[in-house]
Amino acid sequence: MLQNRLLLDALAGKNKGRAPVWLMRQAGRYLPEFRALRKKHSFLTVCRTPQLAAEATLMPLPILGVDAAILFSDILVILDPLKRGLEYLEGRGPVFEKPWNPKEGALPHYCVQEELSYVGDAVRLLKKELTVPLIGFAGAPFTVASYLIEGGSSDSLMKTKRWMLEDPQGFHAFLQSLTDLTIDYLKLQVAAGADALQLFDSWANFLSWQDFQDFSLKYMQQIVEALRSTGIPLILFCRGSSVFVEALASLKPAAVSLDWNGHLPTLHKKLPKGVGIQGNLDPDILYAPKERLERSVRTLLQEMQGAENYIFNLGHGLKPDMSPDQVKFLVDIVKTK
Ligand code: 1CP
Repeated sequence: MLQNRLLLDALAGKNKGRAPVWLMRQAGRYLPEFRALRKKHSFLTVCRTPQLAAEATLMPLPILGVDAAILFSDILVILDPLKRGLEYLEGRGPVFEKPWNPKEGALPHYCVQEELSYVGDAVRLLKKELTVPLIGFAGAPFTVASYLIEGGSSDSLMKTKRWMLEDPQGFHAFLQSLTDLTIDYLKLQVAAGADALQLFDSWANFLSWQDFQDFSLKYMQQIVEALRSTGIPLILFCRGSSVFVEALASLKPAAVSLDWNGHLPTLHKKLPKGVGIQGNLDPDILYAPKERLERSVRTLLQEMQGAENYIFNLGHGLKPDMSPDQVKFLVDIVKTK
């Protein structure tokens, strides 16, 4: 049963209490408890086994005392049914043994409800236990596409951008097929009980202004529109969001989640009515001494004071070598302000 509604109130633009706080990658390798779980099971086994996914989702809650849970999974799990040899390698991250070749065209449509039923099962298990809202998520089509085309992480996105620029029509057809699957995937999470959703466009910062509109925003718009009738609030995150914030807000999501480059109060003023704001502390501040960390958190909270649609978060995810003690210290400051 939901007892803590701070996140949902902020997403509705009517939070009169303190700012809610949750952290991207709050369930993950910085926690010794998670590393112990991963010693016993591969990353994909945790994602594919509802009991284990639920365990990993719940793990940070008593440790940190955050105001929301985010489903333990990954943005690439949606591609698991394609059977392209997805693996998560120590030190390298996600890898596809058989990357997608532009000659293959669009993705085949598969029944997400059937193939990814384990994700719905994890959400249902979690909803029985949680007293804070559960955030479901997906990767935005451009970002997910880039991993499948590159075969993993890339520091240039060269294969993806070459396809986009050499054959825009073919790339559009591919993005459309991925968008259709993403809509089904988010609807599955909503049907299972997710209280809020976040869409991650982590590599949008590789796109020019115009290409962002054409190859990223256009598909995010379809997703926002398709989910609107569910009434479940959706948060849009991208890297490069300090530049793209107005474009993101024009889609009228429940909130935009901003990276750490921009001045949050200034960006807040640019948002249309009804669009909330999440962010945007530089995650690396967690490496600083406690005094500096505390000062940064307090400054941000002070600047955002009175904003009924503000959600405290980082500008990107926690890193594996960050100290759980520092992370807890950060959360405590937000909660006791
Ligand atoms: O608490 C949580 O956030 C856990 C759930 C979660 C989420 C929301 C994970 C677990 N991954 C994600 C999203 C995700 N995955 C994004 C979007 C957010 C972001 O930009 O960080 C991206 C880009 C990925 C891709 C991915 N998966 C990476 C990044 C690689 C790169 O290119 O920089 C990595 C390292 C993974 C693996 C992964 N996903 C999640 C965890 C805990 C891990 C580590 C795997 C392990 O345990 O070995």
